[in-house]
Amino acid sequence: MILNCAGKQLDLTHPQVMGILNVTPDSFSDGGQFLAQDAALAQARQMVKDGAAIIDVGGESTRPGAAVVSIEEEISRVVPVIEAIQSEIDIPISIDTSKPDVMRSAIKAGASLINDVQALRVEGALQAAVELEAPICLMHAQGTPQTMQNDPHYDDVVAEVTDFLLERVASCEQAGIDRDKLILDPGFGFGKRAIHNLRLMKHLDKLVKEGLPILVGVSRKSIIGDMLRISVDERLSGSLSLASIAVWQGAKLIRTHDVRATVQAVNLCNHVMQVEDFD
Ligand code: PT1
Repeated sequence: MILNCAGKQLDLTHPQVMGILNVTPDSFSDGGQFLAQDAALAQARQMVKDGAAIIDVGGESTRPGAAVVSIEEEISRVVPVIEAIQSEIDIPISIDTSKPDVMRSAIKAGASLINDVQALRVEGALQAAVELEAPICLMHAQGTPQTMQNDPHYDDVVAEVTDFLLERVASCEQAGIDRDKLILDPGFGFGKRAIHNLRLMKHLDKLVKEGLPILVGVSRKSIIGDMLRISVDERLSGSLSLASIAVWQGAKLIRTHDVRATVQAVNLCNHVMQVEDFD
């Protein structure tokens, strides 16, 4: 499984790390636009040094209860950062958005993978993805970030998430997108209670068996806080633990704030998985 991202290779024959680069006003000290771009570029450089295989740029938070951002605002946040990173860094950049116009602007600026937490369900997004010809991560979410944690319900979360993702794969194929361009993501924390997140993690191997590469994002999420009763800045160990459980079951891409530590956990996991049984 090697994904072609506009000429840059994303090698998913072994598990890799996706570094999170949030370009939201609260992400970097409010010292003006250029300072924010410099800080983003510096963070991208560090993530490459730390072993990230891809950098995920996002201009709209999708955390529970986050505010909606206009198309123009989102483009003005992500495009300068993508241009700056892509001019000096040779790993692929993904654009974390659900908006077709943001996808277009970001790909034009140098992003080469679409990471959509709405799995191309927003009006016009599927068509934009067809035109842009980039690989896509399709994620499951029940509801939108604004309301998704208002009493989410499932009869069988593993089956429902799997069925949803396979339906989105079918829609992509029908629209003319090759399935070998697709990554699947169960969407931890997106319209899921703690027990749903735990069940999805326990049975991640079932989604892996569908044959497409799996991305997992658990970094610092409330699933860890819900179980361990700890604040966001104390969740590194929990994030690494869940990342390891995911990789052990076959996840190929781990989305994280903490690239260096996560690369260590992922690589160690991979060594255990690859070791020969006898001398
Ligand atoms: C994710 C993801 C993402 N998560 C992909 N993209 C976020 N492909 C943004 C919480 O429960 O998992 N996969 N883009 C961040 N969203 C959340 C959701 C952050 C829930 C925090 C929580 O704390």
